[in-house]
Amino acid sequence: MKPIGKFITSHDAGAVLDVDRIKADFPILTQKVHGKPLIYLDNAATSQKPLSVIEATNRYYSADNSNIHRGVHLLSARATEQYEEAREKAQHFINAADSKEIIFVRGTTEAINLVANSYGRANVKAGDEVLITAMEHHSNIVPWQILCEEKSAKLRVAPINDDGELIVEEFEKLINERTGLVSVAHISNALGTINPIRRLAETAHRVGAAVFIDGAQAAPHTRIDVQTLDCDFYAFSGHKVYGPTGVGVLYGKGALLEAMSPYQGGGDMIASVTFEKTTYNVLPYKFEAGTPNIAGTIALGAALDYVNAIGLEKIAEYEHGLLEYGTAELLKIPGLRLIGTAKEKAGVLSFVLEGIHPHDVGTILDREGIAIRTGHHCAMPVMDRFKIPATSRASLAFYNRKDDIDALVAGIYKVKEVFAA
Ligand code: C6P
Repeated sequence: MKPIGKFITSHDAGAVLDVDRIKADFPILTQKVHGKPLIYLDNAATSQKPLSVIEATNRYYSADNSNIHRGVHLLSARATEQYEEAREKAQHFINAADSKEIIFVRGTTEAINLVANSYGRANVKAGDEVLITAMEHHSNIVPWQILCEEKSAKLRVAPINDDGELIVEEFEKLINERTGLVSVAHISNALGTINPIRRLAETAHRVGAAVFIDGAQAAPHTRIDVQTLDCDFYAFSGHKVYGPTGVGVLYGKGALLEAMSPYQGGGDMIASVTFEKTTYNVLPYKFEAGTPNIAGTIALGAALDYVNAIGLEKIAEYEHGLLEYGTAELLKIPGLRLIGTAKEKAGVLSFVLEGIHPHDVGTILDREGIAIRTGHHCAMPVMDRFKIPATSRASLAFYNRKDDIDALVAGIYKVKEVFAA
């Protein structure tokens, strides 16, 4: 365990991150809510945006707004250039081999639906199996359920243990010649569990199954290398990685994407159109029908620059220290049970308080200026697994500090006081 003082503030010699300076980049964090300083601990739902991201959006609309890939005029050329630069930034962010393997989508949800509809419909046949895990977000369940129903295929679910870890041996037993596709969260949003993606991908590839990784919760917190992970598809959302909402990334191996049919038809995804026949554009445009979220994509590029400037290794180390501190502090609270205690875990503190509904916890904490998420976190099967209706979830980012955890703990004591009365 790292010494706690190592990651507190910029004023500590040898601190992992200069959090005071970082925090100053996030204007939203300086406000008060209900008369109290905002303590934002709902980063798994969406993270806050640094000035550079806000300014990139502003700059685009103030100076460059134009449609891309269409106009010969200067504004269009500038917009196109910045949009394509963002693609290269995304490529490097996850170490994809080629920028044509980066498809801009609305977010992780759309990425999964794209692959289920295009790759899934063409490759999953009656009697095949799609394997997911018991810790998936609804976005990584429902599209596969729809596909399986349509194709008379079977959705299989690998179980998790009481710590919220995937039982890898059970996962491996479920892989067989009928497994057409495997889709797994890199990091669970409800539990924080980090899955051993490389090993899972290796097992799945032995039977020729394609591997989709839901990286929504991984991209902001850990270095991603899609070539080392050897996944076939990887997705993340811009808004969780300090970028805007309404934009995300789908990575796919070039050969697979080449072979796939378009997901949507429309402008920009075509090479030629007649009433008799349409031919499609090359990658990545084949999958980007219609005018995309241009400003959002450019601002996502700025967000990736911001994260890179801090460094994902530093972010992971800092957040790990904060998670350890938070875990130790929360466990001192009588009647509090952590849900999700995996050995390999990212900055999610999901908990239940004996006799108090999570919504009441969230409401009282809100009055204290503390923003957390309460509910099933779009992972109802996880709640079922732990036989609970909901949890309270505090989720961390690199701008959080030890004193945010202290405020959370004080807030929880306040909740307990209110309910003891
Ligand atoms: N989880 C949370 O509070 P979108 O909405 O498309 O950006 O991301 C969907 C999604 C997919 N997979 C995982 C693991 C996720 O955590 C999420 C989004 C948020 O946990 C909002 S429900």
